[in-house]
Amino acid sequence: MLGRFIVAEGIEGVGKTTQLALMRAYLEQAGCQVVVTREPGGTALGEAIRHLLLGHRHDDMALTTETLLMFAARAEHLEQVIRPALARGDWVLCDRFTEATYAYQGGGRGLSLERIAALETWVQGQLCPDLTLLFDLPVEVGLTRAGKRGPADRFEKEDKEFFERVRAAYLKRASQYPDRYWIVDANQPVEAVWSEVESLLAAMTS
Ligand code: Z5A
Repeated sequence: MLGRFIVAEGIEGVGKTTQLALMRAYLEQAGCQVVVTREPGGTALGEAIRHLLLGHRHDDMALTTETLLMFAARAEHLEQVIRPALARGDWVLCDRFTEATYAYQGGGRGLSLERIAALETWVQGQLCPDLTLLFDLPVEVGLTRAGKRGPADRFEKEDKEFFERVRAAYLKRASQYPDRYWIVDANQPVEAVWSEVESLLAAMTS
């Protein structure tokens, strides 16, 4: 069976990483080759860019710089990891991708969506994820979960209104592109969230 490109998205603390680990185990059990990766990151250069983006050394980074760094990491990720994996027929499970740029730099920070779309076309060409799982929950719940983890990174230090804008941007994109998005209610215990995701994977692998 040919692999698919699935992306997990959502605001802070929605449980993407937890669900991606369960998805990997499910697919491997079904005999699929699976690559689990993340953005920004996924390559040595991408992880170095992640360090610049999430750390506090450049707290006053310009929005254009932030966006170009996201796409620079993405270009490397596509070239080194994602395209080769899909060409081999592997499944690619990615923790965030370009929808995060629309939600965070677009919705959260106010960058024009046309600019993001131009970069998307340049960097990705025709390549788009087969499915984006949007793990959705109220901002307070996500921030409480994420807050238990330790010092806040450059995004985590943003206020509640920022994450409300990010969430609204994700939901708007999901309603505009229903064939590419699947909204999962993330405000449930891990097992209940997994049960929704598992049904979806079962349908995709049958
Ligand atoms: N960013 C951007 O701005 N533009 C872009 O283009 C891209 C990214 C690609 C890094 O993301 C930052 O980069 C991100 C946006 C920006 N910043 N923010 N915000 P990241 O994905 O690496 O970081 P994150 O969003 O902070 O991930 P996260 O907080 O680690 O969340 P998660 O992966 O969704 O959740 P988790 O680690 O699975 O779970 C969080 C905690 O909740 C943990 O203690 C779990 O045990 C617990 N958990 C998980 N599921 C549940 C349920 N169902 N109930 C209760 N508790 C749960």
